[in-house]
Amino acid sequence: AELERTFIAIKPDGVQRGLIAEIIARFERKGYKLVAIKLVHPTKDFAEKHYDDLKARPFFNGLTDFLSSGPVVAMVWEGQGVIKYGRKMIGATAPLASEPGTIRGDFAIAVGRNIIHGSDGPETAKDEIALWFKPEELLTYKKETDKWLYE
Ligand code: YYY
Ligand code: MG
Repeated sequence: AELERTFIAIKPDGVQRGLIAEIIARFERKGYKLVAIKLVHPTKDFAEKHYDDLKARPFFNGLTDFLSSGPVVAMVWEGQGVIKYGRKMIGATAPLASEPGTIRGDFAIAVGRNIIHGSDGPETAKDEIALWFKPEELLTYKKETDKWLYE
């Protein structure tokens, strides 16, 4: 199977709204493999590191206050095309612009309460995984279903 990996986080609103299982189920049923998971309450400083590329934007302070406002489910998912396709499953940044059937399209309304984060490319995936996880927290393992998912 392919080793491409992406960082996915269920933000504090997704956790509070009881959407953890729903979101994990979508990635799991697609065929992607969970290789790391933990519940973390990020500090403001950590949230600023995570969103470092957005520090000049007017919503940066509110965004990082929000990300650090409660527990977040931090995950790494693995599989062919998972970075780009994961973003497709998540939907557009503004939930009202997200297609129905996407996670944000189905479960969110406001851009600042869009319940989930996903890395936007191979470089950010690498950086975000390294920010949120120690190397030993990432597990490499085989699943019997791998041979039914990949040719
Ligand atoms: O990658 P994605 O989460 O879809 O959007 P980004 O442009 O990286 O912005 C990160 C985060 O910031 C977004 O999920 C919500 C928030 N945000 C906002 O509150 N207001 C905006 N106009 C744009 C983004
Ligand atoms: Mg982004």
